[in-house]
Amino acid sequence: MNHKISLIGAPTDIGAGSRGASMGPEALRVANITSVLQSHGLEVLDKGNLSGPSNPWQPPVNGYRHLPEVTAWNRSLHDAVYAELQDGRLPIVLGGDHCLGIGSISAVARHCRDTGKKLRVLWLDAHADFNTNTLTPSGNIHGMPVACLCGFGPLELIEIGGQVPAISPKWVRQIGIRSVDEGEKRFVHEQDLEVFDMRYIDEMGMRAAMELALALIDSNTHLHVSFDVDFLDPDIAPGVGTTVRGGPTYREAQLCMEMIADTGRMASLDVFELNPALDERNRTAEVAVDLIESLFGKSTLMRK
Ligand code: 6HN
Ligand code: MN
Ligand code: MN
Ligand code: MN
Repeated sequence: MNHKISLIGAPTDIGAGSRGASMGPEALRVANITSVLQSHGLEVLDKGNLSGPSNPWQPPVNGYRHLPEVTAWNRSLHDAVYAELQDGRLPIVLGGDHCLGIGSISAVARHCRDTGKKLRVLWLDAHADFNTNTLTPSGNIHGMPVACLCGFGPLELIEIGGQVPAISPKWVRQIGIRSVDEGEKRFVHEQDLEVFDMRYIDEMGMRAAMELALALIDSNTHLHVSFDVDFLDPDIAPGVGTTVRGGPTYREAQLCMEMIADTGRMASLDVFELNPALDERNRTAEVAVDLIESLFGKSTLMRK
């Protein structure tokens, strides 16, 4: 794995239904993300925070809330992530709400086109984030990034990475899903997304889910992890805007991260939806940093 890490803060809650994810980057820094990664021998460059429009807190227009502002943030994040990848570094985006997955992953997809890599996207989330402006119950664009990346969304969002669609649904594996809206459910089936939902994890276990989600990854694969902190059970991660009970336990989440680390192929990471305004003494940020540590190879014993 690449040992040169760049942290990119994207302090906005522009796509979310509650305020506060804009404080996520600082909370992760306060939870010592930099020194924890450095303790594993990684070179960490904190690029600071991007800036962008403030949250005007307006109702949806045409089924989209804050589309111009969401577009501005995602353009700027796309450029920042793409620059770090071109520089040979592994970007970690500190969000910010999950609408930012559009800018981040469209940059990763562009980098994969440049370098001839295959892209695999692991989407760790309670939600499928596969809504469109006609399917959405809320108009919140953080419920739409996977659809936008697959080419279903407004032109200004789907074209950010320079090619439409940015990715194919075939490249995505969703883990931990347990809240999908009615119309969204039909669309997930229609587009044939590969989903390891909580029912699957209950019946088969996290190990079987991850073995399948990581299958066929090879030395030419760029593995991108989009970690929505609401993936985790609210018992261990209360600091998110859209908690859904029945998520992975601490041990299940650790196993998930360790199995990703074992591939050695993770080349970019997003950490989204952490909401310090809803957290308890920063404990969700601390759990997130603990899990990120496992993504970079922390494990109990030496392994061969
Ligand atoms: N997230 N499906 C709901 C909606 O409003 O579209 C919730 C989306 C949550 C999005 O947590 O990233
Ligand atoms: Mn590269
Ligand atoms: Mn999400
Ligand atoms: Mn979510």
